[in-house]
Amino acid sequence: MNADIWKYTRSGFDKNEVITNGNRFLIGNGFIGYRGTMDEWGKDELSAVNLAGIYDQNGDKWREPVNAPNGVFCKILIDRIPMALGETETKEHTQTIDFRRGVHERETDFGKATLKSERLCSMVRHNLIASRLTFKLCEDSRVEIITGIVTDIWDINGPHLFDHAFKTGRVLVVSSKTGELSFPVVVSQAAVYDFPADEVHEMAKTGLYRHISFDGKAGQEYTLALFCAVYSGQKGEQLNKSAEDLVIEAEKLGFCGVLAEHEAAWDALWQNSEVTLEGDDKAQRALNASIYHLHSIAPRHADNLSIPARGLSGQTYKGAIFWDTEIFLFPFFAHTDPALAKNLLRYRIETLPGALKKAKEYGFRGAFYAWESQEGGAEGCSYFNANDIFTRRPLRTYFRDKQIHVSGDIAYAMWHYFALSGDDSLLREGGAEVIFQVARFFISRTHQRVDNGKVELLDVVGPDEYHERVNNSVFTNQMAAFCLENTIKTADYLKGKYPSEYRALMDRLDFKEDLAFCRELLPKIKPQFDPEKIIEQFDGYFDLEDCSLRTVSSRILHKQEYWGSNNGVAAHTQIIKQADVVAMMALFPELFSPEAVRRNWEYYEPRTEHGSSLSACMYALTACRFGRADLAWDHFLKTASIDLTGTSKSWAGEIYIGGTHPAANAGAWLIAVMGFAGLSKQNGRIMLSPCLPEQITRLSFRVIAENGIRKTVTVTHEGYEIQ
Ligand code: IFM
Repeated sequence: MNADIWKYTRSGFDKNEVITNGNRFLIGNGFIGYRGTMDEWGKDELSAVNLAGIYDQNGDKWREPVNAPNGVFCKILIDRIPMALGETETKEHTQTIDFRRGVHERETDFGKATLKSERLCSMVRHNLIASRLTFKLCEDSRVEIITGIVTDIWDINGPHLFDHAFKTGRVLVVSSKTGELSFPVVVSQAAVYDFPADEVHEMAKTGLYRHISFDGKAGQEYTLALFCAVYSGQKGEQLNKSAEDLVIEAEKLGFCGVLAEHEAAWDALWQNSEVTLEGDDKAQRALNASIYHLHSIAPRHADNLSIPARGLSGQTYKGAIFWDTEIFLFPFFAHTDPALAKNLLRYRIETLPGALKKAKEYGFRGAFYAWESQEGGAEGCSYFNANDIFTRRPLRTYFRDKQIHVSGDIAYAMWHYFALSGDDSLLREGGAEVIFQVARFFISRTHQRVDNGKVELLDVVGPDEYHERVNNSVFTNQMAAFCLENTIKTADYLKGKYPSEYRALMDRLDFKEDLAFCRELLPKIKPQFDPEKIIEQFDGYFDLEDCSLRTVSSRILHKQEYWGSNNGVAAHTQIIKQADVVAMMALFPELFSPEAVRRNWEYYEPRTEHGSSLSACMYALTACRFGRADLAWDHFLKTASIDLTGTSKSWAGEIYIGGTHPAANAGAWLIAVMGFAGLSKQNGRIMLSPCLPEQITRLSFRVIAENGIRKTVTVTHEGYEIQ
């Protein structure tokens, strides 16, 4: 195979691919995500400038992140004929994403003219999008370029921006306000070209435009650079500069200057995070694509933001933060960029008030984190998350109310940050408080049986969302037990090392009695695993109809039908949506022998629909634990290429759930590093237990080892090296 491992290209135009290409070819820098759409496209093609950390609710529609006006829109007309893909006939067309440099490229031959554009969201200036368009005419023609800031944009539950104020001049500026809380969103645009032309400005209903026109010559190449700054007044943005200053600064650097510093920043990211898979170029490219997407959405500009479940690819899932971040994404950042991993967890510290409030609303104590967390930890998850495709009535789902494992997942990551890095600053800066409040929540959420004294968690939803309101989900109970245990460990650690800080925290939280509860409940709630038996996912799971995935699929009446909720086709069978018991085994490897993992894997895998992009990676990871790289391989390819193939589920009932898949992107890294290489850390030391697929001859990557030093790990079929 000789696929270019750093680039992905698609040729030709297929209108059915417009939405998935928007995801495939996404560029971003953690603050801005720009969908992979053409320069001349608009809201009908889902062009969008997705912003991190700013949300708005329009009426009683779902609250979602705000898309900014598009300041790199550009349409070229040659003798009044628009050079527009999908509208004008084309001879040739390619769209490319360059993973190494974070650059989107398109080349289109419209017959009358060829057009090339390069676009980037600067990895150095997080408010900046830059694009360069180069076009060549076939014959002398009148050229008109329409560019500017488009305010008529794609929203799922919008509109969100109002009161647009336009300012013309060398730099165009559109200042808007969000509807609910009047947050400012300011977009500016500078256009640089070195050919003589007339330029007039137009304030229209759909935005603020420049019309640049001139008589073009055949064979001559013309270049136009656009610089667009998006400013939303959030912490971490370049607050001392206006959107206008930002583009003027970029203009001075020129496109080449902006590109050069952007490439250098990307290069530095790859230095620490590249994973080399020799032997299969397509697999290598898919892994590069996965890591690329992680970097594109990592909020490096702020220390209090996290990563939404669909990254910055749109408003899907309300731009909310799920358990995906702590369980799937966190290990990648913890091993390659601990400062960023710490920031992601800081988001949970900052949003603790939201979690305390939610627990109270449900009649519990402590921290019940939002299933879909938005700013301030507000719960974005509605009571109805899917539609009955037949009656069109909303279906009541219980993710928001019952998926309590999310609190445990957060405390799990908080503890692991400390365990992996030895850095206790996060614990001291609020992490310990999160761990304590999560323990307090679980304490208040348990019931104790009168007859046998067993402590139970009733009426919950585990990772497998097709079975709602179950009792004693083994994943949830194990996560709760782990939290109680780590509350005790955290308390002991702080008490030993920082006694006065510890006392102050205990007093402030009035936590003494709860700590005693942790000790008392722990042995009673901790699931007991019989290594000879298959673990039952929840009480009564084995009594459900045990039929095949094929049987359940054959009962489907409509391809958009939702399988879960009260009466979905999977709800009363043993068919599960995603890894659940197996996910627990992946997260608590020390509790299970390879043989126990194999036994459970073989039981649950055929019963798993893999209806969530979070599923396959857990199966791949655990297959490596019992030495079956061959079983892991297909799940790896599926996970790593999820956003390249674009074939994953895009609908839950009638609700659009498409976009990029950060958890799977990180899952690909998890499989390669923690599965194929078998990386773990014991007392800060790197340990390896490789299980290399036959397709791979050499695997190599860098991770943080003892004392924060980066080491290079190389694994071959002959052995491994850590240098
Ligand atoms: O968090 C996941 C969940 O486990 C399955 N549905 C999609 C969510 C967001 O990725």
